[in-house]
Amino acid sequence: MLLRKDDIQARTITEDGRIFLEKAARDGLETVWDRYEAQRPQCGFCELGLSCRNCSMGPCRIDPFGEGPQRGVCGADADIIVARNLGRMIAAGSASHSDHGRDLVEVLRKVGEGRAPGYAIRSPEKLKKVAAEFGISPDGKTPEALAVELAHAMEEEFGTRKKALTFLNRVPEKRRAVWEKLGITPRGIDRETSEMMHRTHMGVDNDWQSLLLHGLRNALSDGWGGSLIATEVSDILFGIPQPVSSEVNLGVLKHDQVNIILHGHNPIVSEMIFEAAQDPELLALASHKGAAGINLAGLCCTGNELLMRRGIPMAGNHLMTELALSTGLVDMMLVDYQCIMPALGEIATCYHTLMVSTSDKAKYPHMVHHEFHPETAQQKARELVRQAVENFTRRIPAKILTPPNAPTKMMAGFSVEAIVAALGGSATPLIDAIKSGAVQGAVGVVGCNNPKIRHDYGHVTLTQRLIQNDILVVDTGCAAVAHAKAGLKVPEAAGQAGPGLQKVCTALGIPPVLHMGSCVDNVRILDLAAALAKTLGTDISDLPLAAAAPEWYSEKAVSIACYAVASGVFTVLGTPPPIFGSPKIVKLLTEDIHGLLGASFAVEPDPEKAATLIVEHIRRKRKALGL
Ligand code: BF8
Ligand code: SF4
Repeated sequence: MLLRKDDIQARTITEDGRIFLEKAARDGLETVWDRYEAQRPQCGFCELGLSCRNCSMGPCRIDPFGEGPQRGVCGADADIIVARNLGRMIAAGSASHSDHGRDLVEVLRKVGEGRAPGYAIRSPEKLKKVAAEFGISPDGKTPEALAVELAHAMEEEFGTRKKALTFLNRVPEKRRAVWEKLGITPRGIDRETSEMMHRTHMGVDNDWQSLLLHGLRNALSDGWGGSLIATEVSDILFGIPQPVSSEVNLGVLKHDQVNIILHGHNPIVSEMIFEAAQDPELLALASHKGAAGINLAGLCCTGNELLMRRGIPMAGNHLMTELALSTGLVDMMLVDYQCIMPALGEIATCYHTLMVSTSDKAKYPHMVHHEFHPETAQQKARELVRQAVENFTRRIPAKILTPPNAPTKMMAGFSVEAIVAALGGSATPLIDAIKSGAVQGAVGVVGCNNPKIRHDYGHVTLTQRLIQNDILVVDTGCAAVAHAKAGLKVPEAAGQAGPGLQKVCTALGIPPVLHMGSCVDNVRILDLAAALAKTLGTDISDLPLAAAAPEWYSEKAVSIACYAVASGVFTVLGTPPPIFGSPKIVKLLTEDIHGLLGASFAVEPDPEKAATLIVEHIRRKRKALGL
């Protein structure tokens, strides 16, 4: 199953990706790219959003050429079916982020109750700040008591009977008025998702416009609810990220050390592993086994969480998760949930790697399940690190390829608090730089990898073009890893930016592409945008901002894109979403919605063209502001 050189080139722009695609092929592994090829041609009805299996009178499909059936068995037409499918994608994405947030709130509560040994409140300041937003006074309370009260209030947000989510107090007045007018002010987080599942049941909401409006409301309950809770509680428990230097790509895996990879999304497990990996007894055991140390490395968003707060190096992003195993150097991979390909366990059987799943709600084939609960996580983490250390001597020499490439240097840790600190204590210098034109605007380049798009090409190309045009890029998720690997996240990368941005970055000693975290941390970008709009007394949609997800694959990305647009941010998607079966819906989302929200979507797979769209958008916004 050897791959031709140009096939490999077509799959990824990364050096370690190419090296280990070849290695994986030599080892006879089937990767995500092979499985994608095997699936082609993919179902055209599904690509267009025109298939429905919401009930057992179906499955149904609509003929896009107008010759075959134009209605499902129930009578649903193309518009209804496309809208329902999109609605369910949003619901799934919103549910994923929000359920992740709920898990963190549970830990917060248990820390307060003294039932989560090993965890602590690392940021009492943020605890107080967020508690105040929920109307909870810190007076006369220990941080633990305050944590319990805040956790109860946050748990209540998931099913709240209030008319709006608490965090909407961060949203500019003008934006809240837009939502009120459209009837999309988000209420209880679970309620919006549950209502979406209800509306999309056969025979409920059969108006495509009202389905889409509820989709926006559902997404807003993620962005200003579940995801924001996840980010804020992570900061309270694990600390507010501060600028930190680290390294990225498969070169971070060490031949002479015990390598433990942490993959998934939730920092609850990985933070305990981080502690355990520093245990002197386990380090001594590693040394006894002939290892020079215990090396942690991250993948995907669990990796981003650890990178942001602890400077743990990053092995790679979504499409690198299988290839990381093919090094033969991974002594243990620990996964929590989301974006963990079910293929991983089987791939690991080719090597000595121990695969461990940790969440009660996420099990995988060929993985050993060790459930983490706050009460016992500390002890469990030590047990697992010990197993990883013991596994070091079981490596299979013939299957090892130590990555020949050096890791790339990078900086991460740009929380809103860290950005404000880098600016000297307030956002004013950023606003001044935007006003003067040195910085033309800011764009969030976020999201996944997808084998439909050459790995990392979409992210890196778009971001290079944007910074060349003096546009500051902030990023999260797998996009951030792509940029880091391309060397865009070191202060010296300012040399690749236009003259204005270059000057600003050099003065502040920051890269032109700022790592703001994991995918739930997209709310940090939203928060910053809202704070800027509030300072200027305007709406988010008036600012020279945009967002892009050049290689998105996940339902979570659909929810993120929808809350970005609903919050007033023009958003460009690289991979086409399954909406093209309904010209009316395409027109609404890419054109007409602008009149309602001051922002819209665009779909543009070519990152060069996407860059042009965004640069033009930012110029228009600047002009409207008189800049
Ligand atoms: O939440 S960017 S592939 S890892 S979904 Fe997944 Fe996409 Fe990566 Fe993080 Ni986000
Ligand atoms: Fe077919 Fe309607 Fe059932 Fe969907 S809900 S499967 S379109 S009958």
